[in-house]
Amino acid sequence: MAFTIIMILALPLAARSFVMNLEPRRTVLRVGDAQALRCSARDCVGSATFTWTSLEDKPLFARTESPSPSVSLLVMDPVTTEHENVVVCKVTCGNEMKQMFTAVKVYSFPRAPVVSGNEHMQAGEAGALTCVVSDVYPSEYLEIDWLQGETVLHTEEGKTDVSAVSSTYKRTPQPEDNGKEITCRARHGFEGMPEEQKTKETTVSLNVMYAPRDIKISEAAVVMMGMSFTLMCSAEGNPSPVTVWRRRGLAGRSVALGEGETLTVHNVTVSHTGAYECETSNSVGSVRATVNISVQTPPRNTSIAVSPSSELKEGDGVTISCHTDSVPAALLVLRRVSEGQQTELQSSPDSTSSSLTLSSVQLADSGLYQCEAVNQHGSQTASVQVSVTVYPLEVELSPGEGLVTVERGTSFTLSCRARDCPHPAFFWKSPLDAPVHSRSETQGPSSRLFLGPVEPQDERAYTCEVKCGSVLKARRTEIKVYSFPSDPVIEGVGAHVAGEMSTLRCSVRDVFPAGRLQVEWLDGDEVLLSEEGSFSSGLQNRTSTLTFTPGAGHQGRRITCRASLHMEGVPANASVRSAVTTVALHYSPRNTSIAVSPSSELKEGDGVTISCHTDSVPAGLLVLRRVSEGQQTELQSSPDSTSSSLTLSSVQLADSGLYQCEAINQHGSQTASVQLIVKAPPRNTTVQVLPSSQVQEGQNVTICCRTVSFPPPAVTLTKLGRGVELHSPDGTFVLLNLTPNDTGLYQVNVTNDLGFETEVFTISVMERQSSPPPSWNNLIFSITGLGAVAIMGTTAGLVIHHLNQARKRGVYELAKSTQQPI
Ligand SMILES: *[C@@H]1O[C@H](CO)[C@@H](O)[C@H](O)[C@H]1NC(C)=O
Ligand SMILES: *[C@@H]1O[C@H](CO)[C@@H](O)[C@H](O)[C@H]1NC(C)=O
Ligand SMILES: *[C@@H]1O[C@H](CO)[C@@H](O)[C@H](O)[C@H]1NC(C)=O
Ligand SMILES: *[C@@H]1O[C@H](CO)[C@@H](O)[C@H](O)[C@H]1NC(C)=O
Ligand SMILES: *[C@@H]1O[C@H](CO)[C@@H](O)[C@H](O)[C@H]1NC(C)=O
Ligand SMILES: *[C@@H]1O[C@H](CO)[C@@H](O)[C@H](O)[C@H]1NC(C)=O
Ligand SMILES: *[C@@H]1O[C@H](CO)[C@@H](O)[C@H](O)[C@H]1NC(C)=O
Ligand SMILES: *[C@@H]1O[C@H](CO)[C@@H](O)[C@H](O)[C@H]1NC(C)=O
Ligand SMILES: CC(=O)N[C@H]1CO[C@H](CO)[C@@H](O)[C@@H]1O
Ligand SMILES: CC(=O)N[C@H]1CO[C@H](CO)[C@@H](O)[C@@H]1O
Repeated sequence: MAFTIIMILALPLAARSFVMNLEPRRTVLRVGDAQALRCSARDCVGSATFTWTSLEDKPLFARTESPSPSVSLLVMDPVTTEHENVVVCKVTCGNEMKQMFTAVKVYSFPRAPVVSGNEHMQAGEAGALTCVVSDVYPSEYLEIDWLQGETVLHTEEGKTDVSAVSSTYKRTPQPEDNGKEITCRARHGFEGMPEEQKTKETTVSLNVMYAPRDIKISEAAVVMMGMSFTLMCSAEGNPSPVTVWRRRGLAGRSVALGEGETLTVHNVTVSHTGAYECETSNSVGSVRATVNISVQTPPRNTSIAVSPSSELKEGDGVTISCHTDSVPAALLVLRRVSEGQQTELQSSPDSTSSSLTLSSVQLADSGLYQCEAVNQHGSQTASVQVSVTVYPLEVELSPGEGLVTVERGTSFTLSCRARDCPHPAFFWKSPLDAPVHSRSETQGPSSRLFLGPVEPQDERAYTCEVKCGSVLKARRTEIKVYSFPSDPVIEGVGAHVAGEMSTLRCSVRDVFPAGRLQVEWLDGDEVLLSEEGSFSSGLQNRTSTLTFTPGAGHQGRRITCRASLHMEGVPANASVRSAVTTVALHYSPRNTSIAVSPSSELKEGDGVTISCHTDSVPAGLLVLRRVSEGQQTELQSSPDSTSSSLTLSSVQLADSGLYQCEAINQHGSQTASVQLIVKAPPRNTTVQVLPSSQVQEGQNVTICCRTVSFPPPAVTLTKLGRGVELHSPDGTFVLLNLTPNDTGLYQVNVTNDLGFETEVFTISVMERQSSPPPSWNNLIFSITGLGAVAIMGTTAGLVIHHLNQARKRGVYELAKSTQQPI
């Protein structure tokens, strides 16, 4: 702001005039002070009148005082900024008026700056420091500087028309800034102010808050048990941090231990080993540190234990355990002291426990067992007495000691049993180092040796040896093997023929021991032959031969072969076996017979059985055949037989004939025979009239009848209505010189024992004619031929043979001419 000087010139007055004065002519006043302007009139005749006005159009905010008639004071008490004005003092003296001006300037700068924002700064966070200068006038002259030492950090000028000038200085403090001083200096640059009033300043120190840092904790330590230790922990921070101690336990849990920078633990135990954590914290934050404390101790509570018991029997299992409490872990040495000798058994470095298991203790394991625990702080020893005693082993072998006889091929088991020994060890042995090739099976206190199937080479002594700790006992059994599995077998050599030398052979299979076998031949009670065996190392097939000449009296004799095994232990029913053979002398077939059942005379359709029997040694071939009309037909052939039979379920006429049974063996043959007759009533009767049934008067006719029948039939011819019967033995009738009176019905009656059959036919005779008739003889011959053909037709194509058979079957060809008058 420009300092304005208002100059008003006083006009010179013509008349003698008074002198006026206004003091001070220019003035700079401080707000709050009491000040006065002095206006005076000198040389005024009469009384002077003073008038105070302002040039500016505003009140003067002052009172006047008049200490003398020629003086007027304008009192400003106290001075305020309202008093800034151009004050006019008018003096009237008589008619004369004079006036003078004075410019009043006002300033205010009463107080030092007030700084705030320094108390609660946060390290690292932007903070604002504020400096306020109040009641400043005129404010635009005020300049604020922020200083650190003499370094100007920030400057700010005041604004117009404010009563309080403030400046904000922004700063992000660091922990190091804590406690540093900072100054706010205000300078009023108003002209006319006394120099000493122009500057005022305030210095404050920064209070920067920050989390604890630079934490320091005691070093890790090893402490002996029973001692004490002290831990220190400190950190720097604003506000001053508080320290808390914790023990970090397992699983992340922690136990509060107390507050304060030091932590002291007395009478430490192993359980005090661990990580100790201190946490220092203030309102801004916290920081932690950890230190490990290890409590160490020499070996203590060292113990040695024997499980299950320290009183042991040989072969028992035992576990010897060693334990100690030691930090750091110790070297655990387990040793046995026996008869002044120390034997180290186990050495376990870095251990607090160790164990040694003896699966099967021996006598020599008895003694004092010591467990010594050693670490760098000391050592400790524990000991226990272990005593081992033996078991009173008893061994039993079954079958018992001595000889045992076993049949070859059977299975055999030797059982060995140990008593009073919990864990016996079994060993099966046999002499000559022969391997015990059989299986053995051990279960708990017994062991079994399986022999089987037993062979002669298994014959030897077997020893069961049992070891129970240091005790060894054995039992022995000797095995004898026998083999006599089957009865003897007798075979004949060649045929026994009376008077000729015969041989019998008796075989005994697979015998052992062969030297003990006796073979005897007996005829009833008479011993014919006795043979002893000879030694053989294995199974043997024995054969004994008996030679003799049978007489006729030997037929049917029973010869016995008896084999006896003379050996102890073989069951009585298995030691003697025998076979019997009956002497059978050979001869040719005799008493050969053939029989027909039920009868040898049969009706067609009956059933019949033809049986053949012979007596022959040896049995031979039986042949059954039929002989008919000189022809032989073989019906059956049965080799190696003494009887045979043939059954015909339904006999036919053709089955008639002579039946022969021939028996044949190497010594000869014999034949028997029987006649079989089959009967049938007449049937299939046919009648033929030749040359024709229609003839001329004077001609002859031949009537031929054919029939099937046995026995042969009687045939009669009758002219029906006339009653005359003609008989023919062969079924042929010749009617001579016929007349028309012969015309009519004729009947043929064919009859045998079993029945009859009739045929009726017609003959018609015509009156004579002139032409001569054909020759009758010629006609008969041709008719005979025709008849034969007809018979062949009925026997279904079996030509000559059947012609021969035809008669036998009773087919009668009634074709022979027999002239007989009717
Ligand atoms: C440490 O143990 C001893 C003996 O047991 C005892 O007298 C002493 O008071 C204990 N000290 C503290 C601090 O517990
Ligand atoms: C303290 O002990 C713990 C566990 O035994 C280990 O992990 C940690 O590193 C140790 N601390 C120090 C500082 O040795
Ligand atoms: C270990 O020995 C101490 C005395 O030395 C005893 O108090 C504590 O019971 C013992 N601990 C065991 C497990 O034997
Ligand atoms: C004895 O004879 C039988 C039958 O001929 C035969 O299988 C067997 O092997 C024979 N045994 C000996 C020991 O020769
Ligand atoms: C001997 O007799 C016993 C019993 O009496 C029987 O089991 C066995 O089969 C007999 N042996 C012979 C070879 O007959
Ligand atoms: C036929 O056998 C009988 C008894 O069976 C006998 O008496 C007769 O002598 C035997 N005939 C012949 C030839 O052997
Ligand atoms: C007899 O006649 C019947 C039919 O009537 C026939 O089946 C049979 O073969 C004849 N028998 C003979 C021996 O001619
Ligand atoms: C056939 O002859 C027999 C015996 O002479 C007789 O019994 C029978 O009655 C005769 N048949 C006829 C039909 O004449
Ligand atoms: C016609 C004819 O041949 N008649 C004869 C019948 O049989 C007698 C006796 O054999 C003869 O004498 C006839 O001549
Ligand atoms: C030729 C002949 O004998 N004729 C006789 C036929 O029968 C009658 C009656 O019986 C006779 O009278 C004929 O003489």
